[in-house]
Amino acid sequence: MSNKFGPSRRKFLATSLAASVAASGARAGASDPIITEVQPWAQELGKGVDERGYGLPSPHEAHVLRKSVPWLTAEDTSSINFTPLHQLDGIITPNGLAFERHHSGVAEINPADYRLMINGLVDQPMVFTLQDLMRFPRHNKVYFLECTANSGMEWRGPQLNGVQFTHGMIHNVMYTGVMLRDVLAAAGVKTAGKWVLAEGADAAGLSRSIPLEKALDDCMIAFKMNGEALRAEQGYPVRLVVPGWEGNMWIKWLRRLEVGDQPWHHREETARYTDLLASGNSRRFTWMMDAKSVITEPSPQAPILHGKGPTIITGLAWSGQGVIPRVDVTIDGGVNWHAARVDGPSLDKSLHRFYFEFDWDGKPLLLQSRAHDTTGYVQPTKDALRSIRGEVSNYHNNGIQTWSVESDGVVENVEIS
Ligand SMILES: Nc1nc2c(c(=O)[nH]1)N[C@H]1C(S)=C(S)[C@@H](COP(=O)(O)O)O[C@H]1N2
Ligand SMILES: [Mo]
Repeated sequence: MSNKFGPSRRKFLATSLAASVAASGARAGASDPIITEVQPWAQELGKGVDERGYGLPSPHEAHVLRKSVPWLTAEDTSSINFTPLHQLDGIITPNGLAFERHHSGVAEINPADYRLMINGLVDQPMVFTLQDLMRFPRHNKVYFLECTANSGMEWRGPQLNGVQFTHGMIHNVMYTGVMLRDVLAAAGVKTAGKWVLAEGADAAGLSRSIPLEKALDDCMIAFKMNGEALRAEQGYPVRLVVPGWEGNMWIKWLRRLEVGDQPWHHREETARYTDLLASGNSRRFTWMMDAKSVITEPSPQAPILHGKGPTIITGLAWSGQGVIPRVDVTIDGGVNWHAARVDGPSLDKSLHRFYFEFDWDGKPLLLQSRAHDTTGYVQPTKDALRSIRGEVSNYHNNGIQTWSVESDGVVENVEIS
């Protein structure tokens, strides 16, 4: 498992690829009406600054949408849609494209009616308005949120033909909020306090038990995402941020925090978010999201349209344990692994963007990526996961994803062993 290409070899490749990419453009002077004729958009004045008080994407991007898989759930109020990972780049998920998961639909809350109560093992039970919360010192952090069920359908084998559906239960935004520890300190946690119950104000009243240690470490009470107010779908006006841990703990429309001396037992925790093991026992508290990566392009929804020659592979890698120091990519199903180029910010518990540029000879490919995290943990194969957790599971599938590429550039979701 070595890097076939050392730094100098990689530098050479990058230079020669840049040259061939330049050569792939058309030669100037060819008669192209888009160059030689005045185009419609240059023939008259465009819209003025008062046309769009809130900007929207170009109409040419109207196909870039969150999508659901209707047969996955019985109701669309207790359901999920998926981030279109194959159409995004960089590490930030635009607010309108961040996947949604809710158990009883979206609660629409007037911020004037927002309250957060803190009770239980505290010196002084408290109630905060949104204005009260915003008077605590603010912090800004970029974190990924991944639903525990992300890639769950793929456990048994390739199911869904698109990275949006296999891996799109994830988003990565910059949160502005206050530290949960500062807000808890205002109520004064009693020494017997060991757990915090976080409860949502939606019809599901979704609640989760969080160990006090985590609550006092890096959890945030957030009211902004990517600089603007949270979207209603993401918990407006306030959600809990539980960095690196499974998405179901990130309570939206947060209305109550109760400090207790033991975890609460809830249907969702005990029935839905446990992982069955091969032995028949189940893993109960599996909060951490382990290192994972996926190639977002090429992928089934983003085939290679340009034929052979200079080709860009790109994808995402992340870990609940810290940053991603290294991502490997293979184009031949794991015979040779190459070090991918991680580009852009490398932030704690955030998505990382990687690229691998190569010259495609037009022959079929088997693409995979493999993330390493700061603990030395390496993303496992799906078979390695199955050997520990059995053939049937719905949660915590962080196994290596394979895409096959045919000579015509069509990409399929496959599995190789
Ligand atoms: N109040 C409330 N919080 C909730 C949920 C919910 O249904 N109600 N769903 C949870 C689950 S299972 C996930 S994966 C995340 C999804 O967050 P998102 O909708 O911003 O993607 O929110 C969590 N917080
Ligand atoms: Mo979830």
